[in-house]
Amino acid sequence: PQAKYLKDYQAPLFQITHLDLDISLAGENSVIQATSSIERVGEHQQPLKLDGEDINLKSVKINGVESAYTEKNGQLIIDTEEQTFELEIVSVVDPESNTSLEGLYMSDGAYCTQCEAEGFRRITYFLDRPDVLAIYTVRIEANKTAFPFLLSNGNLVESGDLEGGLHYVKWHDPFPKPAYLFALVAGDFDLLEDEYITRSDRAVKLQVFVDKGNLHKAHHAIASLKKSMQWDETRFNLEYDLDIYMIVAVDFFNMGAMENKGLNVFNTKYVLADKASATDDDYHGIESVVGHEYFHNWTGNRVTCRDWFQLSLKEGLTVFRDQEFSSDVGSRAVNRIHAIKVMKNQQFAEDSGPMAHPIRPESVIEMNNFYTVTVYNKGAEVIRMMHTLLGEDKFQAGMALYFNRHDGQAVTCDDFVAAMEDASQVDLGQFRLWYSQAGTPQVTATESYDDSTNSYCLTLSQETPDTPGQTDKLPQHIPFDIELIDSEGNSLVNQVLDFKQQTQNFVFENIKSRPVASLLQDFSAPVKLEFDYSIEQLLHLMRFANSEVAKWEASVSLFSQSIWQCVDNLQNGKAMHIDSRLVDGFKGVLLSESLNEALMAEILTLTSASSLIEQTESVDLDSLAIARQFAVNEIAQGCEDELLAKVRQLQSTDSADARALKNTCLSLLLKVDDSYRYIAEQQFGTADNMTDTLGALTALNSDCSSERTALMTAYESRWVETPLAMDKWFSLHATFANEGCIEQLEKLLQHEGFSMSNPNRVRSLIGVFAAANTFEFHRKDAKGYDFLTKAIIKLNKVNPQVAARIITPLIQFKKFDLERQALMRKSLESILAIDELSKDLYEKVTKALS
Ligand code: BAL
Ligand code: ZN
Repeated sequence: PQAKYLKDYQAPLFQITHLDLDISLAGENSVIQATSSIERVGEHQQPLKLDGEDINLKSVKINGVESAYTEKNGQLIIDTEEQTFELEIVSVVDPESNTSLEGLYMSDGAYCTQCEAEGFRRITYFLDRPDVLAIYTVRIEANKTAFPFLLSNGNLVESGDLEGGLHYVKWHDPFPKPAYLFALVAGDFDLLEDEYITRSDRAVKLQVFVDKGNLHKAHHAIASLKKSMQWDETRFNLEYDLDIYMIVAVDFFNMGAMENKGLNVFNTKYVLADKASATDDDYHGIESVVGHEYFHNWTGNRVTCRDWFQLSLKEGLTVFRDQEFSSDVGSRAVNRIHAIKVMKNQQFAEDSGPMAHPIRPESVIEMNNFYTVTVYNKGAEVIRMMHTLLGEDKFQAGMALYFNRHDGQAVTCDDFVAAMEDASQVDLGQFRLWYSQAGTPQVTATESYDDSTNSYCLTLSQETPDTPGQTDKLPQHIPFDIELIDSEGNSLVNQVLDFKQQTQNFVFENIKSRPVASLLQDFSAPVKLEFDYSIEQLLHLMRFANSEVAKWEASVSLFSQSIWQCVDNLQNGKAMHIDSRLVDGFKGVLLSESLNEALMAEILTLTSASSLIEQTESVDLDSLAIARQFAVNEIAQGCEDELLAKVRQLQSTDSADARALKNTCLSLLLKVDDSYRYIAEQQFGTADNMTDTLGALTALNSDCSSERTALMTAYESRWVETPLAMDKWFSLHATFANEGCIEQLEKLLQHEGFSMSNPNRVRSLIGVFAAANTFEFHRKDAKGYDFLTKAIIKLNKVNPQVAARIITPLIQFKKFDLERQALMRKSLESILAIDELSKDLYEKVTKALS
């Protein structure tokens, strides 16, 4: 497989201005007639080259006359001298056997599509690139009984019955769009309808289509949609533009959801919810993903990407927008903590591994491999930094200018930054390096205080490590947010420093006594910070920092420091020890009357193993496992009374925040003594919501007990017919960090509710195991690696995109000991050796092994 490079970008030689699709859905013989209005761009004699994959081509006509063509290497080449012409292509596709879930495929008996990034070429030959924008008219024909709903983008213009039990519907989308935003759905669904009146008083019809019997689970999604529409008007001055907005939930879906114009296709996970079967986190996830896809209507659809290297133009920006939405309608601090965790656990790992890439990648073999935490989440952090540097008003002026200049166009990340710069007059010259440099900058901070001059000096230095293909990085423009706090807890300084040089001093005068510094507050830049905090300083920050996120950060540092101290002790043959001040710090959190419950829950969710690993260059995993367990148990034991009191106090709470705290406390409490298991049993028995049901099971999931076995069986019987609820059960098995876990997972591959062709099931069972069950996955006997490897080899044929997604923990092996590295490499080599290895896996495996 060949890489494509950003530097080789060339504007299209032809434009397609209109596309009429006439689609006859008939199982394996579904016929696609595509009629394109094509214009040659500029003076040239090049042939027309269209993209296509797995298409059974029947005929090609130019201006109504059969045309010669060649099909070669996934391209249809047509030699024509016409300047402007109509091209008609008839082809046949087989959605029934399409398990890749790209292009046109079937999910539980319904036809649906996924075209981003390059799926449209599996439907018909086309200029399948985002800088070709056409106006689509789509006629769909199918059996009326089996497929009463026939949906596509835009507005419905015509429908009617046909002979032989068939019917048809015609849709017209007035907004020119790239092929990746095309969608089609045909099926029989339950439909929930509503209406939204925009601020300019236009009525928009809202429709959510779900599998039969699930109508009662669609209310939260439609409410979230209305909330999103309202928020985008208020905060971003953006209004919806069509008369109808449709969401269809399908269970077979590679991504979370897809922002196709006017017809979003969603993974059921981000639509279906009721109290009994969905957790508070699920509800939050639905609100945020519904928002995300809706916000794409402007950031992605009205203004789209010139080429796929610019993916972060729409994704980083839209993640930023959905994060702001969640923060405006919910807790800003908790949302920020969740975003920071994704960065520190996952993005830092990607940035230091073989797939490290800038948020605007420079070379790509398989585009599906670049829907990454770097492009999305680091991309959002880059937008957030611009927001910090410009402030809300100038940032919004930049957004307005961006839409003014580029509505209806396919543009680049540079175009976005230029709009921000021009509207604000803030120099973003050096800042642009965030788009081109991969790797996480390492910032080292040192401080000095001079009591004779009352001055405090903070020295910051930065270094961005080499990443594959990139060395000798330049210093970046880092907005560095700090607070200086005096010994009484008063805030002396609260500001964002412009840190632009390799090493820079920041001096603060008139500081009457040595302050405690809260550094990189709210994770104001996606960097790793090294600063030698004492326990007293961290406890001071936990008490007095202005920012709730800074309080949480301090607790993370406190816990992490003690873990690394324990690891050090173990390695040097000394006894492990947890400082009593640390236990008191956590006790203080539980007793606090000012902290909100969701924040308490975040602080008491002690840092995961994978996040701890990200703090180091190389890890002694066996010592880490022992040290982390020891530290968690010590904290739990030290806080036993307070934990028990919280669990009791919040037993029958109705608030999501309180439930989060209660369940976090319950998990810790069960580490203190087995005799507390009865509380989890009682909670499971009386729970009227999935958060508490799962909270009880999670608390019991840390070891093997008869209580756990009984409740897991009860859960299975109750939910066996509900796939999304079974996913939670699979994930509980996948995170069971004890002997026998893998043997159990092997058996579950045969479970009636499991299917290798359904991405949600695969992610719940196999993906979660590899990503979240750190110590079982990295077993020294290689059973964890073998389990994942076998699954990936099977998935290579079934669904390459999902296979390449769940391989991630296996390619990030550099931090582990040589023995484990060798085992992981061996697994990768066995994958590389298989026949017909997909491009997706080839790219990741070869990069890892190089
Ligand atoms: N565009 C792919 C799905 C999403 O990011 O919304
Ligand atoms: Zn998106």
